[in-house]
Amino acid sequence: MASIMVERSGRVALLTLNRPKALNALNLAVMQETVAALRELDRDPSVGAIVITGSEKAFAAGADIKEMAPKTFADVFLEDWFAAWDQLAQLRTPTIAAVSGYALGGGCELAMLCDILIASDTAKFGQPEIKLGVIPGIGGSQRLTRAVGKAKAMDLCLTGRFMDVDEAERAGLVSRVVPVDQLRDVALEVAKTIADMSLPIAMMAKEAVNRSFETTLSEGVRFERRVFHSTFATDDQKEGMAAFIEKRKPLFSHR
Ligand code: CO8
Repeated sequence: MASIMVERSGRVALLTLNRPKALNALNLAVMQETVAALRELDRDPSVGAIVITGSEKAFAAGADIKEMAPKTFADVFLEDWFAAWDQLAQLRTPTIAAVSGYALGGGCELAMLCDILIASDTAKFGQPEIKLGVIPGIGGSQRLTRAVGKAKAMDLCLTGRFMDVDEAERAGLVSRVVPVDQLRDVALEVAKTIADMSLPIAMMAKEAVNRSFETTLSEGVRFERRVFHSTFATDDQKEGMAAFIEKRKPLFSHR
């Protein structure tokens, strides 16, 4: 059985982690299949947004502990364990994590690698690696801290406790909270809204927001202004503004 499933609906792609019995624990097969599938979708201009989801009980309960347990330092160092997940930070197509149930360890980190995090009212987030004698290894100590600040990031990483969805939303980790039975539909609807925008402009907006995590305010604002100027080189800027003036819906050509 494949570890993931990929479905398409118009310009939206849906990737579902598919190891429900192991609570979608992220083993090497899941990593390789997920990264390969996302890179392929990212190269396809007919895909305007990608939703990543799991099962109702678990988005993903972390890296696969049974696979990791026997590894030595030399194994994980030489194989540069989990470095491949970093490729998701390079995706240009907007991504949405639709999280229900457990998003722990690598699962929380995978959700945080996405641009938008939509959670069901049953979602639980945590970086419980410390309870296993390790620390986050797919960016959790960095992205969680940027998302929710030092106070909660330290609390979660040092105690291993889980954060429920209300706390996660208050802390700024989660974009929207929806009833669990509506999660998939809402995530796909948000994805469709984004996919109907101009793809190059959506990519520019994503790049500009992400730049804020990598640079100073004045450099970031300068970068944004230059990218803003370049939007005027696209057909979609002409179409978007013409449609507003003509009081009709824009039809973007993604050029
Ligand atoms: N890895 C492997 N198997 C898992 C994992 C996991 N992370 N999580 C759950 N499973 C398996 C269980 O072993 C169990 O399998 P089986 O039926 O064969 O016994 C099955 O999924 C169902 O799990 P439970 O019976 O435990 O379900 P519960 O509802 O009782 O509990 C929990 C759910 C609370 C989510 C519990 O399963 C749990 O605590 N899971 C582990 C969570 C965790 O610690 N995650 C962090 C993992 S480490 C990580 O992600 C990053 C490591 C970075 C290291 C860097 C190294 C380079």
